[in-house]
Amino acid sequence: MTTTARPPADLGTAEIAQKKWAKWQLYLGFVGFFLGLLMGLLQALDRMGFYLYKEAQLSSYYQGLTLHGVSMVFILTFAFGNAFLTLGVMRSLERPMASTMLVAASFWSAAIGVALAAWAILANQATVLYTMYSPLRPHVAFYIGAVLLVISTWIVLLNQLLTLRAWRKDHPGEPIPLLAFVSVVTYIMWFIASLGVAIEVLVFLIPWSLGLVQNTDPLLNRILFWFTGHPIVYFWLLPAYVSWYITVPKMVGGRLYSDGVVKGVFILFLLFSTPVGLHHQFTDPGVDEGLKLLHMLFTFAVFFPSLVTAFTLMAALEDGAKHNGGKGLVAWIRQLPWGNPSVVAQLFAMLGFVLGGVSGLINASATVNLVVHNTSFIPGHFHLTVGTAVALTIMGVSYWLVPYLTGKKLCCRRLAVAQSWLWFGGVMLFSRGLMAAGIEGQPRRVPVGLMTYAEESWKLWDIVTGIGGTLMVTSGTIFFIVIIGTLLRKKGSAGAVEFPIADTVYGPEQSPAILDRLGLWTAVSVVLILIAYVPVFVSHYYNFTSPGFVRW
Ligand code: HAS
Repeated sequence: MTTTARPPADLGTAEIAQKKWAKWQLYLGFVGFFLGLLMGLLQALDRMGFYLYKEAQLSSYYQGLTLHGVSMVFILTFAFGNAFLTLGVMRSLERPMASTMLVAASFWSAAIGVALAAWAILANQATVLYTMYSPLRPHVAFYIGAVLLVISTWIVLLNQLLTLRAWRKDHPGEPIPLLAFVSVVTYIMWFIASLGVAIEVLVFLIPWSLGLVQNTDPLLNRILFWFTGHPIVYFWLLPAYVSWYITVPKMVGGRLYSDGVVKGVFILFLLFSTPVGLHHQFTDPGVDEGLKLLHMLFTFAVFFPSLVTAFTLMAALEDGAKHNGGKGLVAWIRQLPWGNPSVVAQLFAMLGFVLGGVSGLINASATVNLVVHNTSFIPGHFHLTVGTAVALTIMGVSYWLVPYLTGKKLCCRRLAVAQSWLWFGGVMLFSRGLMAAGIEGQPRRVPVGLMTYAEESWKLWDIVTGIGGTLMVTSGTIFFIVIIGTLLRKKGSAGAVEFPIADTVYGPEQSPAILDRLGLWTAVSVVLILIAYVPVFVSHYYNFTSPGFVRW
């Protein structure tokens, strides 16, 4: 492994090998997406009264839901982030990653992790949902799989930092290029955030699952899970933000307003993503109420960088549309490239996220949360965020990334455009149904088809949800048709596809140098986490008395 700058002659070979591993990481994400879609179909059908889990050779709705959640939010998102933000650093710093071995190791760690977790779930040894709450006790392979997936992301960060260090040696005093900056900050944020679940799994759950210790403390495990469990949503989101900020303005012919503002936004995510976990535990007894309110305040702080993002992106889109002849206060929107599948997917991802973000504000308000917590309102919220803002962006990025990595021209562009409309229409129905039923008290995580206590008023919303979900699965299937159609094309048919990078109106030279002090921001982030969490762990009543249960 070398950390010094490679001579330009060597750049080609290393880059080719690294792109190959990044491509396989991306495909691994697609495997997760495919499994998640299959399970999504069963869930949508269940809403419409068809409970088909037995026919699908699954033991229960919960086995399917575990596979759905793990596939979508761990496999698809992690693998995509690993691939996209490795390539982003390479492109931005105009050099290969410091170590090809680490790029390959990240892929293998993720792939073995996925294989272990998938085996445990499919063998019905780990029906614990993606939150893996104890005292449900899965097979240890599930935990080891999760650990390996997380390690794959740590390897990416290590490689990013080595590459950045080598670049800084060659470019003393220069500001960090924006794409590299946002890619690295995303992974630093995630590394800090992932320590909670790492301690939970390595220190408490694996020994317990192996029978080395008999009992565990479920509340402590929940606190550690949500230490990671909220910032994880930003680990899913930030690669999408990277694309929205850096590539979309270029694709619509516009410019990004300011390098410094974007760096500031990502620093705010580094600072405020983690000290908020208790907003998932507003209703948990045994956690101090005052600390819950502190976490609520931090949650409103982490809302802010997304608001800045909304305004900045709108400005970049308007700039592009007006460059292309768009006019008026809103009529310029028509001038955006609505025929470009990658752009359309990401515009719909942004639109979905407006509603997803607003519903996040509802969840975050401690008192209003009492109305929606543990109801189907919550999956309504997260299918607009991770299920649309993130998933649709991944599909949109794939529409240029697969040609970029394979040299094959995207197939069936019009079908790809239609796919995004279908997903957006589907999720509008799907989330509307879930949210409306949730407000009327429908619990989340229950097989509607088997419910014996369904309210009359939920029935219409279940049908709406079921139709919306079916449209989303249809759209996902079209995505695979487009990607497979592309892969079947002749190599070289794409010509030279570039990794798009937008120009900025106010460039890096106008950004305050302090923004690039990654060590400083990491330290501030740690301080905020200590303020938010030390009192939680000090005041916790440690209670290692629960044995494990296997209820499936
Ligand atoms: Fe959340 C629960 C609060 C964002 C995912 N969230 C969840 C769960 C998931 C999830 C999976 O406070 C369930 C976990 C479980 O299983 O129990 N969430 C928030 C808040 C935000 C937020 C305040 N969530 C996300 C994101 C997610 C995600 C992002 C995934 C990627 N969430 C909560 C809370 C709970 C919760 C509580 C616990 C609920 C409970 O009781 O269990 C904020 O970060 C949201 C900020 C977003 C915005 C929107 C900005 C809009 C933008 C788009 C611009 C649009 C343009 C339009 C330019 C302020 C950036 C252009 C288009 C044209 C066509 C012109």
